[in-house]
Order: sequence, then structure tokens, then C-alpha cells
Amino acid sequence: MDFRRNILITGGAGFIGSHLVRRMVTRYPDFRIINLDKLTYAGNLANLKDIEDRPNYVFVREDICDLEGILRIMWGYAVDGIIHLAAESHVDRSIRDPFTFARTNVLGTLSLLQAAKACWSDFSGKRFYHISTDEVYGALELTSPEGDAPYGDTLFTEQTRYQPHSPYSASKASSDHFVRAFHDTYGLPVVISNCSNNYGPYQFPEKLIPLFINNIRLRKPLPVYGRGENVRDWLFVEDHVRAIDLIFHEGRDGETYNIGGCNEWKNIDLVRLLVRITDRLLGRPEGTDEDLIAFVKDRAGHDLRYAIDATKLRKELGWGPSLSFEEGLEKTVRWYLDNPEWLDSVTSGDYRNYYEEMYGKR
Ligand code: NAD
Ligand code: TDX
Repeated sequence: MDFRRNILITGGAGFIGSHLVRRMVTRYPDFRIINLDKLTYAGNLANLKDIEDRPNYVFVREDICDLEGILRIMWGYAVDGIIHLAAESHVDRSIRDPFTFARTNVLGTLSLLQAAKACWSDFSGKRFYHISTDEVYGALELTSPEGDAPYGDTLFTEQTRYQPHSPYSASKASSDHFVRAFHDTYGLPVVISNCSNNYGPYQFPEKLIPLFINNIRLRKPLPVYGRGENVRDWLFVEDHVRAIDLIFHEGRDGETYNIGGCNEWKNIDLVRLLVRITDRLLGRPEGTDEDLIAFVKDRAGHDLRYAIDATKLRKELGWGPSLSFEEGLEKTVRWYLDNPEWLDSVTSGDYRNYYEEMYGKR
């Protein structure tokens, strides 16, 4: 079968990547979607069970740092678009093991850029889309606001200076710089987006929201770092992938777009809301599980506040979040409670057998 386009999505077995792969495979049956993933601890092919038999879906297990392997895949599938999500993504892990973050996030991105430059002799109709984070901008102060934002009027815009603090955000900042350098130096057609914190189904339960839902379910402690005063701007993952689809198709070449929920929450307030929703859905009296909250040692270099100004994306491409936080959070809690086998297989490590069951031993 001939496909109209051949799109390589890296990191498609991860949290955001799996939502994006599902959207692209189902929405564009005339596109071939090639999901390239190394399947680190964060990659889980069971996230894509429902679409893995589609004729326009292909999975390849590969490391983005392996330039020769990437070149083979790009030639083999005549790739004409790349949406790059593969990364090490957890801040706490980056504090313990910064080298792995530099390798994948910086060198891996560089090898993909090199492969795109080498394969695409003609850049017309091609696009390299790099998925990044708001953390590259550093941290905002908590101030008394005069406008709409609850924790301060200063927001991250596309012009905000890069000032990353964690090894994770430093590696993502560096990868963003390489992507821009390939645009400015070689004319590679690139676009970048920087998004705020995502939440939703299929998120690895090391990140705040799925970890805490699982712990409430099992009545285990909820380790809140410091006093829970840090602020994050939360966006439902399906709203993020809708923005990615839009930017991939309609974003302007060489541009950066911020994506955010306009939805700032102090961690402790979010945790209390999460406890109430989870208790209710579990049939426990609301708030019962607040006794699980345990204030623990703060994360080293813990960024105080992130908040995105997504005006450019709204004005240029008409994007906005579709769900309120309460709706999105309830949908999310319900999904984890309805899928305890997913949580159990991830926390026990059983999910790692799925690749062998599907594709045989490597
Ligand atoms: P995730 O950790 O859930 O998934 C990452 C995926 O990348 C996994 O499937 C993993 O196997 C794969 N991977 C890791 N190293 C690889 C390598 N060397 N080669 C090939 N594949 C590799 O991450 P996520 O939360 O879905 O984030 C996806 C992207 O979005 C990342 O680039 C992240 O920086 C960015 N982002 C995430 C958030 C968020 O809140 N989760 C917010 C903004 C931006
Ligand atoms: O156990 C915890 N206790 C706690 O208080 C965990 C895991 C987190 N926290 C706090 C730290 C943060 O202030 O909750 C907040 C959210 O933490 P994470 O879920 O680890 O996300 P964060 O550090 O904000 O980074 C995330 O957002 C941007 C993602 O992990 C990144 O991949 C993304 O780029």
C-alpha cells in the first residue's frame, strides 16, 4: 500500500508518545506512522494494544543514539516527517544519573537531526518537530497577582530566556538549541513546542499524579516534597497531542510554540483534590486518605513555579485546552482505577515481557 506520508514518531511507547501515535494512526489512515522506541523502563507497548494491528502502524525497536540504525529506518520507510518525543523525562532520575539524560536527550536528538539532514536532500515538504518542555525556561517567582494567573503575573513566553536548573531541563534546553542550530545553519525545516506538565492515562507511576493515585488505591504514603508549595501548570495529555497534531501540520517553519493549560496548582492543593476524587470513586468518604500525606525532604534544586503563556498558539492556530482540570482529573483517576492490571503490571515490571510476546526475542 502506498502512503501519502511516512511519519516517524520517536518515543511512541511512552506516555505522551502513545497518545500521539494513537491519534495519528486513527486520524490519518493514509499516513504510515512508524513508532521508533528503545523501550527503556518508560516504554510500554501495552499502551498501544488497541491500534497495534492497524495497517498504517509500524513499530521498530531502536535507540535514537544509533545514527546508522536511524538512517536505515529513514531510508527504509522513506520518512518525510519526524515528531521527536523520545527522551529521559523524570527530573528525580536526572538528579541521580545525569549522563543518561545527556546521552539520550542531547546526543540522541543530534543523531536524529544528522539523519534528517543526510536523508532529506531536498527539504521541501519535510518537517522535523521537536517536543520540549517549559522547564527549559527555569522557575518563576510566587508573587501576588494583579491579573488572572493565581500565583503571579509573570508567565513563560516564547521569548523567555533559557535558564534550566535540573540536569533533565539542561539536557532538554541543549537539545532545543541543537534543533535551532540545524535550522539556522543548514536550513533544516524545524518546529519546536514547549509544553507544561501533562497528566492522563498511561503515565508512568513515578510522576506525581499516577504515583499518588496508585498509592491512594493501595493506601500507601503520599510523599509531598518540601511543604507542597511548588506550583505547576497542568494540561490533559489529549489536549497536548491535539496541539502537536496542529503544530505539525500548520505551525510556521523555524518557530517555537508554548503549550499550556492556563491551570496553575500548588502541589498540596492538587494532592488534596486528588485524594477527594479518588476517595469518592473508590466509595470511601471524601478526604479519608488525607492521612496518607507525608511531607518529605525537598527535591534538590526544586523549581518553584512553572506557568505557560500559550497566547501565540491560541492566536495563530486557534488552539485551547478542551477540558477543565476537575473533568480531566476525574477522567484520569477513573482510568487508573478501571485499569488496575495496567498499574500492577508496570509496578511489578511484568510489562517488560510484552515486547518479547509480541515480537519475539531480540
Ligand atoms: P516518557 O518517559 O513517558 O516516555 C519516553 C519514551 O522515550 C519511552 O517510551 C522510552 O522508551 C523512549 N526512549 C527513551 N530513551 C530512548 C532512546 N535512547 N531511544 C529511543 N527511545 C527512547 O516521557 P513523556 O512524559 O511521554 O514525554 C515525552 C516527551 O515530551 C519528552 O521529550 C518530554 O521531555 C516531553 N514533555 C513531557 C512532559 C510531561 O509532563 N510528561 C511535558 C512537556 C514535555
Ligand atoms: O513523589 C513526588 N512528590 C512530589 O511532591 C513527586 C514524583 C513529585 N512531587 C512534586 C515535584 C513537582 O513539584 O510534584 C511536582 C510534579 O512532579 P513530577 O510529576 O515529577 O513533574 P515535574 O518535576 O514538574 O516535571 C514534569 O513536567 C515537565 C515532567 O516529569 C517532565 O517530563 C516535563 O517536562
